[in-house]
Amino acid sequence: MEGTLTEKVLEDHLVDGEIETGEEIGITVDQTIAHDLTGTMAWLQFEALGLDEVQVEVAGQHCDHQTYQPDFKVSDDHRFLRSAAGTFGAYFARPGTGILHQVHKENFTAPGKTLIGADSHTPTAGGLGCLGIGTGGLDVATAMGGAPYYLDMPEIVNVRLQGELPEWSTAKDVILELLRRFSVKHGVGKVFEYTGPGVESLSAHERTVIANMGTELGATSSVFPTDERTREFFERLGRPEDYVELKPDDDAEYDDEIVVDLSEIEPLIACPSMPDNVVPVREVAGTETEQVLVGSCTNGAYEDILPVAKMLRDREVAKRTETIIAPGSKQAAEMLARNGHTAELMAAGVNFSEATCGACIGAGHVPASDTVSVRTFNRNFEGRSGMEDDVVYLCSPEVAAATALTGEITDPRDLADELGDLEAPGFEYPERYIGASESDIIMPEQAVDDGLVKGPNIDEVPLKDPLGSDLAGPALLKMPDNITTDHVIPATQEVSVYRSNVPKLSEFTLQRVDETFAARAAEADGGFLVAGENYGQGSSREHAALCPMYLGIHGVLARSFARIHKSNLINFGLLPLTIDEETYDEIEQGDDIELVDDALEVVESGRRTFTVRVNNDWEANARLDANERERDLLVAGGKLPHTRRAFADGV
Ligand code: MIC
Ligand code: SF4
Repeated sequence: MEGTLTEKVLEDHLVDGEIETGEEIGITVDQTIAHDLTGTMAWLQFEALGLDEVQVEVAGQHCDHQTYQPDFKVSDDHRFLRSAAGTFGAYFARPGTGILHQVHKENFTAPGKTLIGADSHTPTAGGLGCLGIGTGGLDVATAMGGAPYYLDMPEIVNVRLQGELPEWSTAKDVILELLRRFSVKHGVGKVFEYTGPGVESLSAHERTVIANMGTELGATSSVFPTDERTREFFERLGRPEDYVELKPDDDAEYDDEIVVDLSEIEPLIACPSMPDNVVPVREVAGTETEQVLVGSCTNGAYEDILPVAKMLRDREVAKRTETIIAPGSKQAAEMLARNGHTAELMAAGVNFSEATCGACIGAGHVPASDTVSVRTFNRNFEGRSGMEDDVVYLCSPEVAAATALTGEITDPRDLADELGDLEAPGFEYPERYIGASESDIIMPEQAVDDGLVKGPNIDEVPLKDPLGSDLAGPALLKMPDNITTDHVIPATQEVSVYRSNVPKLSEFTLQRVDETFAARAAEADGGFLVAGENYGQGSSREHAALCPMYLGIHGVLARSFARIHKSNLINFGLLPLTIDEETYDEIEQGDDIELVDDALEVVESGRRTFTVRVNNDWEANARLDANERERDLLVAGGKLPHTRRAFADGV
C-alpha cells in the first residue's frame, strides 16, 4: 500500500513500528481535546501520573456536555477543569462556548496534524485533513504528558465520491447512505479516506459532517484531502496560515474501495434505535412528531442551522411540535444572531438552547413518553434521550425543518411540491466568520486559578492490583449483540454528575440492562461479563471499563469488541476475551467461569488462548488479542500503574 493521505500523516508522526496493516504503530500527538465528562478523569490521571506540564502543541479542555448545573457537582467539575487546564497548560473553553468538535474546528483544527480526543467524534477534524482519533481519557492524559499514542495500523478504505448532491440532499445523507449500506460495526479497524471528483463539490464544512458520523460506522477515523475549498474555509476562519495542501499520491493503494454517486443520494433517516437503521425519508413519512431538535457536533454549525432558518422564514412550526435549536458553538449562535436568523427562527416558533451537547445525551429536552423525536444528531441508541422507550430518528437539518413545519416526518421535496414556494436552501457560509471571543477561551497563559481546585464530589482515581494468577467467578451478566457504552454507564444528567466520583458512579453500572447488576457484582468479589458482537460500541467513555474494574470484574467474554472500548478495557486491566458463537450460546448467566490456566503466565508468555472451564463441567477456548505492549499493561493492572512507572523512569 503506497501513499494514501492517512499513511502520509501517520508516517510524518511515526515513532514506533511500521506502517503495515494490523501492526501496532506509535505516533506523536500534536493536539488533544477532552470535555467535561471525560476531562475530569483525564486530569486526575495526569496528576496521578506525577506529570506537571502539558507537552503537546495544543491541549484543549471543553465544558459542553453538561452546561445545565442542577447543583454544585457539575459546577465543581467545571471549576476543577478550569484549574487543571490553567495549572498544567491547556486552553479552557468555558461552559457555554460550545461542543468541543465544533469549537475546536473553528479555532484550532489544522490539516496534517494528529489530534487525539477523549470523545468518539474526534474524527470530525478529518473533514479538514486533520487525523482525529477518539480514545479514552487515560490515553489523552498520557499523550498530554508527551507519550506516543499507539494504535493498530488500520485498513484504509477509499470512499470514492462521484457526481454532485441533488437539491435537498445533504452531507448528512451521504453518511446515512454509508450507514445504510454497511453497519455500525463495518468500520472497526478502518480509516475511511474520501477521494474522487465528488470531494470538491462538498464544502469543507460538509466534509466535517461526514467525518463526524464516520464514528457511527465504528471507524478509527475518516479523512478528506485538502484543496481550494479547505483553503477558503481557513481564510474565512481567519487562520489562513494553518492551511496546508494534502493529497494522496496518484498511485495510492487502498485496502478496499467504496463508490458513492452523490447524484443518487436522496433524503434519508435513521429509524429507532440504531444509527444504521436507515431508510429513505419517504418510507416513514407521515409519522407524527412531537419534538424536533437541530444541533449536536454533527449538525450544529451555522451552516447547518441557516437552511432551517431559510425554510422557516415567514412560516410557523406545527402546533404539536416543539422545535428546539441547540447551536454547536456560541460562535454559531452569535453569527445567527448578527445575521438576523435568530429572530426569524424565533418568530417561526422555534426555541433556542445554549450551545451544548445537552439533549444528545438526555441532559434536558427529554421527549414525552410514547412520542417521536426527530433530531439532526448522530446517535439514537435506546434510552439515550433520557427516556427508556424512546423513539428517536436522525436526519439532516432540511428534513428536520420540513418535519417541524408539518408536525410529521416529511421529505422536504414533497413539502416543496405541496407548498410551491419552498426553495431548497442550498449551502451557504456566513459572510463573515467570527472567532470565539477572547473571553470564551482562556489560554494557558491567562490561567485564573491558583493550583487545582477540587470540590467534595471529586474522588481519587481508583487503581487495580496487578494481574492475578487464578481468575474465577460467576458470569454476572449475559448480554446480546451491540451493547453500547450508554448501556454500561449512561451519559444522562443524573449519572454524569458522578464522572469524577467512581465509587458512586459504579452503582449505575449496567443498570439499564439489569438493575441488580451493580449490587450483585459488588458482592460477588470477582466475576465476568458475557456479551455478543461489537461489545462497547458508541462512545469513548472509559468509565464503562473503569466502573466494572472498580466492581471487581476480571474480564469480558464477548463475540467481538468495539475498538475504543477494547483499549479502555485493557487500559484498566480487564481481559477482553473473544469467544465463538457456540460458547456464547452455551454460557448462561450465573454459570461459574474459571480460567483454567495461570492467567498471569498466559498473558506474560504471549499465548493467545485461554481455556475456560464452565460450571466445572465443560471447557471452551477464549482468545486474547493483545500485543506485547497491551499485555504489559494487563500484567501491571492497567495503563495507569504501568505508565506511572514508565514516566518515573523517564521513559
Ligand atoms: C457521546 O456522544 O456518547 C459522548 C457523551 O460524547 C461520549 C463521551 C463520553 O461519554 O464521555 C463519546 O462519544 O465519546
Ligand atoms: Fe456531544 Fe452528542 Fe456529539 Fe457526543 S455525539 S460530542 S454528546 S453532541
